[in-house]
Amino acid sequence: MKSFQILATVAAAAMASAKTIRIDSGPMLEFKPDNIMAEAGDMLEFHFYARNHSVAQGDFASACQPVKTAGFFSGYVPVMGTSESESVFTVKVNDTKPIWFYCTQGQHCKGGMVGVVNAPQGKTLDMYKTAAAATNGPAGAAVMAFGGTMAMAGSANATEGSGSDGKMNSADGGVRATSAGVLAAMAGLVVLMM
Ligand SMILES: *[C@@H]1O[C@H](CO)[C@@H](O)[C@H](O)[C@H]1NC(C)=O
Ligand SMILES: *[C@@H]1O[C@H](CO)[C@@H](O)[C@H](O)[C@H]1NC(C)=O
Ligand SMILES: *[C@@H]1O[C@H](CO)[C@@H](O)[C@H](O)[C@H]1NC(C)=O
Ligand SMILES: [Cu+2]
Repeated sequence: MKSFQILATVAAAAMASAKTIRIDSGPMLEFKPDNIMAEAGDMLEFHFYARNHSVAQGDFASACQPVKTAGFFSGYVPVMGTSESESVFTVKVNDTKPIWFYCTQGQHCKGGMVGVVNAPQGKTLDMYKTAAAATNGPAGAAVMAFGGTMAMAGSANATEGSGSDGKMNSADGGVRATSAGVLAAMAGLVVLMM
């Protein structure tokens, strides 16, 4: 019991140093901020504004395309009006390797809706944007969210990145909470199947 409590305290202290980085998706075709420095353990918390944005992990070598293995995808998050979605998508930063990301909606990536965490020497966000502008827009991404947690903004689920309620994603153990985002993703599935 005692050693468990000590371990829990140490874990809590370690987690306290990790920070949550808020990234706004939209309403313009952009992520704000889009050039981010983060440390292992930090959380990327994506908020969604009007239109119907998403965020997926991309590859520097092929702009507007998802990474071929693992990665993350929020699903589409449609938002009406000027308020933000109640759902936020949280992705854990596991190391300091670069994380390129983009919106998979229509021509948004081509239009510059891209970003990077820990851009490496010699590979800049501007280079990725230029490459994105030269594409024909993204190929369809996966429809269901994975690689992060979708939860209500401000809930413990959003910051802790877990929810026993959510269904496990078979691909990588990502957890999804019941949310507008999942409904949106399911709506997207119906559309894609037609
Ligand atoms: C970090 O690891 C978690 C758990 O395996 C995973 O869900 C998440 O997508 C990873 N983050 C990135 C940026 O790959
Ligand atoms: C948060 O997680 C708890 C269980 O861990 C679950 O009961 C609750 O529904 C979740 N809330 C949201 C908004 O996902
Ligand atoms: C959001 O975008 C996706 C992908 O283009 C689409 O399948 C879905 O129907 C859209 N949702 C709304 C509510 O417009
Ligand atoms: Cu978008």
